[in-house]
Order: sequence, then structure tokens, then C-alpha cells
Amino acid sequence: MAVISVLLLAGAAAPAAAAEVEQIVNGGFDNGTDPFWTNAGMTIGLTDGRACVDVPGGTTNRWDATVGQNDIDLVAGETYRFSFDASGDAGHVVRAVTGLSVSPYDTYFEQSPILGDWQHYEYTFTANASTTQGQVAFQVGGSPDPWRFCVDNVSLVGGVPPEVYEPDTGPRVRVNQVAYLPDGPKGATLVTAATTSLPWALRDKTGKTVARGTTVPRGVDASSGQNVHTIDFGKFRKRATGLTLVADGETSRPFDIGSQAYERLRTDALKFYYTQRSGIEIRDDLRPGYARPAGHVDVAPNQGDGDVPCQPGVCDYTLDVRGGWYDAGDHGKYVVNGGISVWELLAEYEHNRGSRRVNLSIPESGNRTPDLLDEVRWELEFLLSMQVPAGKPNAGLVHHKIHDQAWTGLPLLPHLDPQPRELHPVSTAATLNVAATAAQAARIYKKHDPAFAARALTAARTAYTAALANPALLAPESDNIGGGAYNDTKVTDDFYWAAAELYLTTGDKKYAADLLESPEHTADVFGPVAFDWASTAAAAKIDLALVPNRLPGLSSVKSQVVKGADKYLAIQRQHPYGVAYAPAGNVWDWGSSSVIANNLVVIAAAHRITGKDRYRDGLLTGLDYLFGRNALNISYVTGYGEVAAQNQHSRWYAAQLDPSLPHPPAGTLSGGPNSSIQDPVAQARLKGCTGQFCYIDDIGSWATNELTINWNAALAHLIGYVVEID
Ligand code: 9MR
Repeated sequence: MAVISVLLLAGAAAPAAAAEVEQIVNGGFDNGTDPFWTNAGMTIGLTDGRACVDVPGGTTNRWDATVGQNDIDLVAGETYRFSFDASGDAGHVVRAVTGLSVSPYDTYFEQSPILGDWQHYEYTFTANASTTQGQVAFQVGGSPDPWRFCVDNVSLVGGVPPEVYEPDTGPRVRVNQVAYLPDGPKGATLVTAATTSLPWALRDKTGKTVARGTTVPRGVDASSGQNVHTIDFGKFRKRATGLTLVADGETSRPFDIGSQAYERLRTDALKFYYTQRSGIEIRDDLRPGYARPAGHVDVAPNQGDGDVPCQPGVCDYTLDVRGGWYDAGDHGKYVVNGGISVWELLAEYEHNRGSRRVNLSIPESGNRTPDLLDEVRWELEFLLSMQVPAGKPNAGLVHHKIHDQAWTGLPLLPHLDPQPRELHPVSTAATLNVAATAAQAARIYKKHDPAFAARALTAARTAYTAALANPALLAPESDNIGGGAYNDTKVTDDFYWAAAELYLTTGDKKYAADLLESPEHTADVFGPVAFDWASTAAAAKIDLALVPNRLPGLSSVKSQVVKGADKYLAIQRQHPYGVAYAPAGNVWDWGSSSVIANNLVVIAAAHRITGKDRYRDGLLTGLDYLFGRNALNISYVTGYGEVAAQNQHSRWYAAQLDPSLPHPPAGTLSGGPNSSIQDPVAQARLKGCTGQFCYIDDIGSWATNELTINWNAALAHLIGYVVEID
């Protein structure tokens, strides 16, 4: 009787899941090797009942050498257990994929374990599409040397219960794991079920209590779904290292009070750009551990960028577009993202004077030009090279982007990329990005290189005129094969920004008139996202407010910036993690870390305009989130904080996939939580995530964990100001 009731109970509790069904035919290789297939000239040999292949060396992508099985049925929403046993010559990697066997070859799930001796691997994921053309594949290409891969007991079982991913979030007391400034505010967040105040204690590195107080219950935080309290220990102002905060029986990760880390980070965040450079060898003496040959300088297997044609039918000339920075973890170079990055770095130079002395250890260090200007010049020259030369159709307009014809896999060092490179059509937005940044450069480089400044100004004026004549050349969302689309349908902001920079540099009345007539001039542009590569009006307003000029009615621009900052401060006060960002519906944006940093840049501008402490305090409070005072208890900057992001999506900082490659350099900002979780890794682990939890430090999660030139520009500019006011 007792037994029956247990069974009944178990039956009642079990979810109404489908029966577990094996999808793989002959996964144990008991009946030969059919229906598995191979490519790259490999044949499967059976050794002790296991399937083994000799993988050729010298292929490019993981998928260039594959053992797979097709015709697998997958049902959207059903959860699968994908398992196999495998071995491989030590250190080699298998990319184990479940996906679509036909174009566009979508990946539904992937994992890339590093192989060694025989081992069992097992994963659970939920399919997000239905197909009868599914595939399980073991991708083993991309290795320079030949090696041997064996696999057995391949299984894909449908109808299993979903796995709940529990990130390791460590102690429930959340602090800025890097440092609080001695005279700055000091806030922390406690995750707890308690609804009434609790005592807290601040301990020095010997464990002695140096301050105490009580927490403030804040209820359930919308951005994380957690019940939280806040802790204010701002009255403690002594410099110290290894402090911890204790509350509700939990001890925070250690942190400092001091500013040295931020001085280091200002430099590291800017040093990020040298190893993103295309078209130049990266020197080991300048970046130990990061040396690599020059990428895309017309040395095989690279196919460019010295003489790059357009996509078929787009133009009949080629351009020399060597140089510039690779955008992100891919090898593409996109003008609108280069533009906002250059703007923010040059604004850092123009507004934060200390940045002029920063030594970036780049090949140009030691010449008479500040390193920051030399680094940004690397990108500016590329941006200028994307402008259509005089005498050609579309002269003066700027190509939107240049990248590979097809997407490549990870890892892949830049100089090993074999894809043809192509120029994509010109666009109004790209043209205005060149107009804005070349005009800004004309002002800022004049003292160091008047000839370059004059060339930049000519390019800027030409671009602006060309954009006025072609105001609706919009980059489409569909242009996303082999590179990102960077589609942008609204360009009134880019017109405003270009006019602002041209006006600030030249004082010409015609640019002032365009500014005053623009709908952006009176619009409140300080929404949830103050500015980014797509929305640039706030960048224009910040520069108009901070660079001396005589624009009629300038005070209203300044007060708009200050009011924008007031909005972000109001959001921050409500936020128990001190975040000045509240996206509509709690849908966190792609690259949220940089959105948060840029909202803080608006607060920094307000501080510069008004000198009022509340902006300084808001700015410093806002930093804490990026460095660990968050739901995941992680610092989003590599090398800063006890637990920090380190597996950002990159084809060359791909240590997670190939232990012989490095992690991203210290000072690299991760994109951070993105509610839309577009990539398969995030979809497998984070489905249903709330705001701050929509993040995973996995190299496969390109939607939550990439690195980019515009995101690091936000970090560098922000930290530049923090160092400036300390
Ligand atoms: O940062 C970009 C984000 O704002 C867009 O929503 C997304 C989709 O278009 O693209 C992001 O940019 C990626 C680019 O397209 C390709 N290089 C990597 C960029 C960062 O993920």
C-alpha cells in the first residue's frame, strides 16, 4: 500500500513531458559507421568499438572537419540530453553541435570541450526551432597540426526534463569588488529573504570590525527579481585594501578603498585598442602574450584589405582600407561603430586632460604626439579610407562597412582569415559618422599635425555635403551575412552630430543654422539609452555643452544635458543596485554595460557643467554595478575584481576554446546582460532570465558577452573622468 501511494505521488508530481526518445541512429557504432558522415577526406575507423578519425591539420574553421549525423527531428520547446564519450590528442577541441543540416545552418546548441583521455560529456538544452533536418555534428577542424579524435555512445534524447541553470553568484553581499574612492559614496546590496533591517559590519583585512550600521530593506528589485537591502558605509573614508562587508551571515568578496586601480584601468581600457588593430603586427614586447602577425595585409590566406572590391553590383572600384580596429570578436570593420568609438575617445582626450599623458605602450609611444591621439589616428585613417574618392559615383559618401563574405568560426586569428573581403554600400549614417569624427579630429589634431587636421576637415565638409544630398541611404537590417548589419533607420541624430562637430571646429554659420533647425535640437534625447552607435544626438549635445562655442541659445543645450543627468540620477536613486538604467519592460539592451557607462558619461558631463556634488556621487555610485555590485556578483571588466568576466566572445582572445590563446587583456568590458539572448549558448542556459541574469561568461555567448571598440570607449571615457575628479 505504502509503495503504491509513493508511486502515485511521484506520478502526480512529474511534469507532462513526452517520453524520452533516442534520436541518434547507431550512436554506439555497434552496426558499423552508418549513418554518420565525415568530410575533409576523413574516414571513420572502428577501434575497440569506438569511432575514430584522423583529423587533417591546416584547416580554418571547426566545421571544415566534421563527423556528423543528419535527418534528426527536433521539436521546438522540447528539452534534449545530448551526450557522448570522446577522446582526442591533448589540448584539441571538439565543437559539439546540434543544429540545422541545411542553409542557413543555424546552431541550436553548442559546447566546445577541450579533449584529452576518454571522457563522458553530457549537456541539456531546449530546442528553439522545429525541424526534420536537424544534425548532430562533431566539428574538429581549425587545428594547424593533424590529430586523432574518437567518439562513442552518441546520444540525443528528447523528452527529458529541462535543466535549470544556476549561476554561481557567491556571497549575497554585493560590493564594488575593485574599489570605492575614499571621499566617494560607498553603497552595497544584500540579497536576503529578510524584510526588516539587519546589522552590517565592515571588516579590515585582519577581520577587525572598523564600521557598523544597519541595512535598508528595499523590497523586490525589478531588474533582478531579488529581494534586497542596501548598505551605506560612505562615512568610512580611510584608504585600505582587502576590506569585506558582512551582513546576514554572509561575507562579501574583498575590495579596496582607494583610487589606484582606476588609474591603472584608465590606461588598460585604452591599451585595449592596440591589440584590436588590423593591418599591423602586434609586438610581444609591447603586449606580452598577445603577439600576432599583422591581419588583413594581403598575405595568404588573408585576402585583403589592400584592394577590396564592393559586393557584386555595388561599385566598380576597389579601395585600400587596411588598418583600423577590428570591431569586436569578429574581423569586420564598421564605420558607424568606429565613429562613435573615435568620438568618445577623442572626447576623453579633449575633456579629460589627464588622458593626454597616458602611456599606452604602442609602437608610436615616444614620438611627440600623445599616445591616445596616435591610437585613435589608427582608426581615423581607416574611416577616411572608406570615403568614395572624387571622380567616382557617390564621391564623398562613405561605405557602411567592410567585412568577410561569410561568417567564420572561433577561434580564428586575424591573419588566418581566408574569407574574401567586401565593401558594402555607402550609407548616410556612415557618411555623417566620418563628417562628425573627421571634424572633431580637425580640431583636436591641429596642434600636433596641421596637415592631417586640414585633410580631415576637407573630408568632413565633403562628407557632410554629400550626406545632405543623399539623406536616405539607410543600411538595411538584412545585410548581416559575414558581419553585423549596424542598420540604422534614423539619421536626424547623425546630421545633428555632424553639424555640431563641424560647427565646433569651424564656427561656420551654416552649420549653426543646421543645428538650430534640426528637430534634435529641442528634443529630449536622454531616453533609457543616452547614446550609442545608432543614436548620436546626445554625443553632440555633450560636446556642444563642453567645448567652448558661441551657438545662439547654448544655455538651453547645457540645461538639456543637466536635465538628462537628473533623470538618470532619479532612476539610480530608485535602483537598489545603484544602476542609472531602467529599460522599458526591463528588457536589457545588447551591450547593456556600455549603455550604463554612457548614461554615467551624461552624469559626468552634468558634473562638469554644474560642479554639483550630486552628479559626482551619482557617477561614482554607478560604477559599482560594473565592478560587481550586481545580481551576478561579477565584474564586467577583465582583470578587475575578484571574479571578473574573462571569456568574452572573440576569435583571437579565445583561451576558453584553445588554451594556447590568451583571454582578453585586462581592462576589457563585456557587453553584459541582454534580455534578447540571441545566441545558442545563452538560449540553452538563460531562457526566461530576468534582466540582470541574462548574462553568461561564455565565449559562445556573442549576444551577452562580446567585447567591442565602442563599449571599451565608454569604459575608458568614464574611468578617465573618475580619475580626473579624484
Ligand atoms: O552592438 C551591436 C548591437 O547594438 C546590435 O543590436 C547588434 C545586432 O545588430 O549588433 C551589435 O554589434 C555587433 C556587430 O553587429 C558585429 N560585431 C560585433 C558587435 C557586437 O556584438
